[in-house]
Amino acid sequence: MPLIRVDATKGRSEDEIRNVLDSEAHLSGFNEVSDAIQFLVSDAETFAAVQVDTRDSFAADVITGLSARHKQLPPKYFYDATGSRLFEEICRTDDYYVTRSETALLRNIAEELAAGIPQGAALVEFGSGESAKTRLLLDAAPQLSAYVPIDISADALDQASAMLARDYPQLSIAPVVADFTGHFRLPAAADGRPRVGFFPGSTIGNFDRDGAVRFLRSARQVLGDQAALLVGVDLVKDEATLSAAYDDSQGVTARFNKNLLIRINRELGGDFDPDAFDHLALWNPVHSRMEMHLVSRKDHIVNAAGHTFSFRSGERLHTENSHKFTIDSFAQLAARAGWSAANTWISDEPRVAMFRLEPHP
Ligand code: AVI
Repeated sequence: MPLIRVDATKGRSEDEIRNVLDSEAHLSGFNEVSDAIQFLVSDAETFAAVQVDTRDSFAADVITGLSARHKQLPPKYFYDATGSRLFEEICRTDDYYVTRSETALLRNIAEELAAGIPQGAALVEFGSGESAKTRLLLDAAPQLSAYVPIDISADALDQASAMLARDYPQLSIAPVVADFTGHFRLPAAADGRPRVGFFPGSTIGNFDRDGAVRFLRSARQVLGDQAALLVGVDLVKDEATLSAAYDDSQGVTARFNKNLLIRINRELGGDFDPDAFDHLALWNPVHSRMEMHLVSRKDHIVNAAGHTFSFRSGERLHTENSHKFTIDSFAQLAARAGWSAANTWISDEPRVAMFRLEPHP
């Protein structure tokens, strides 16, 4: 297996080195660095290296997903540069209420949330992107000493961190380039401080139930026993509101969904015709989730990642699940991961919720 190596590591903490290695591995297109990596630091030669898995995860996931009886792809691949821009556009549509409701809620409860943040704490945000909603918390909680935004996109992190450093000079800003669902370590800036996790946006709904429990468990481990975790969750509501949110009248969500095919064409030598598919958003009451699919308009063959896949007319490619919760169903899910719901706030209609989770006593 090949090595990813960083040189001149003298004077850098193991956490810093580890994070650089992780992001180098990601940027070089390697698979997630696994827990079983070998971590070598030599003071004399001042370099560090990790072994990485050469399996290209995007190609592998496309081959596996398109070969399955029920074709499917993980939603994390939506977010190339175009997909990220389209998602921001979705958040500004009238139909996609999630961002609007949550932002209004955060604005209303920022003081209450801030009251539960200890003096000198580090705020750790999972999947921080532009850190837009975070500012509502940072403004209300001047007692915070450090902010640790974690995101897979180094560009987004760099830009957001530079702006935050300018606007919050008293705050130590320690960005981490990492896939927050995978392995990463908190930087030294969070050491010895009480930690408060922040996971807004209803992204928890994009995991399947077991994946959500796994994420919440690992967040508990990363944040430690004294931590709190603030999680934004979308609530079950009438089907018409949900369907409009995932099939907006401007067609932005449809473009977002089809961009996945364009990304496969560009990055994996695919020959998808996006016009040969329709965007479909539907409510699945059994699993309490909105689903997005791409539905083939005809029988046809597609090549991608060196493989050939056949689509029947009407066949679906399942691209995303977005789970919707009740207050009780989310509290139960969190309990499976060792968290108790200490407090819950609910927005105006269309309703979303913010949970303050604390470790089970
Ligand atoms: C990022 N995530 C919470 C969004 C959601 O609502 O599941 C992604 C999205 N998909 C379609 N519209 C928005």
